[in-house]
Amino acid sequence: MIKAVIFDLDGVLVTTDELHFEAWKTLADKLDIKDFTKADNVRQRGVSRMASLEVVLEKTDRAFSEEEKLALAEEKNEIYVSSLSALSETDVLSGANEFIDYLKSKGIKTAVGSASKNTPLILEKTKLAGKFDAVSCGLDTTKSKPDPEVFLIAAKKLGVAPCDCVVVEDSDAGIEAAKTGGMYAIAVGAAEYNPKADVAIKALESLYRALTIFA
Ligand code: B16
Ligand code: MG
Repeated sequence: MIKAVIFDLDGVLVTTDELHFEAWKTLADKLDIKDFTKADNVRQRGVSRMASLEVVLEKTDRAFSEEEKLALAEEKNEIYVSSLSALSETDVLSGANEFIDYLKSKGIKTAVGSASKNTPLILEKTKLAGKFDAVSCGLDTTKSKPDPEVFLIAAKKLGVAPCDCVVVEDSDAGIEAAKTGGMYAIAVGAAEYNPKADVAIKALESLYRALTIFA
C-alpha cells in the first residue's frame, strides 16, 4: 500500500533542468570546450554538482586541481543561481500542483528528494514551499544519487517505510537510487526508457493512472 510519493525536483516538478544545462554550457564555453551537448547533460541529471562538473571536464585534456574544480563548480552555481532570479510558479511543470493536492486529499504523504543544494530557493520562488510533508535535498546528504540516501532521509522524515514509498524521477541515477533504497520508481522525461523503473510516463498528468499500479 503506497503511503508516500517522493518527487525529484529539477526536471520533475520544475523546469530548472534547462537552466542547469545553460549554466554548464556557459562554463564549458569559457573553458573552450565546444562539444558539450544535451546528451552530456542527460548524464548530469540527478547527480551532484561536483559529479556534473566531471562530465564537463571529461571533454578537455586540461588537468585541474581539486581547488580549481571547486572554484569552477562555484562559478557554475553563481551563473545558475542568477538565472533562477526569473523563476516563478509558471515554471512548475504542468500537473504537478494538482497531483500534490490529489495525494493530500487521499491521505498520501508527499516529499521532495533532490540532489540540489538550491532546493529551498527553488521551492520558495515557485511557491511550492510548504506544500510538502518533508523536504530532503543536497543540504541533508553526504552521498548523492545513485546512492539512496536522499530518498531514505525523505522517508525517515515522513515516518514511512521505504517499501511504502514511490519515487518520481527524471534521471537514471535517481531511478537507481529509488530501487536500491527499496522503493517503487516512476520514470518521467529523460529517464522514460530506464528498464529499472516500475512504470514510465511521458507527463505528470499520467501519474494518477501510474499510481493505481501500486495500489
Ligand atoms: P545544485 P534533482 C539535481 O537535482 C540536478 O538534476 C543535477 O543536474 C544537479 O547537478 C544537482 O541537482 C545538484 O544541483 O548544483 O543546484 O546543488 O534532479 O536531484 O532535483
Ligand atoms: Mg531531476
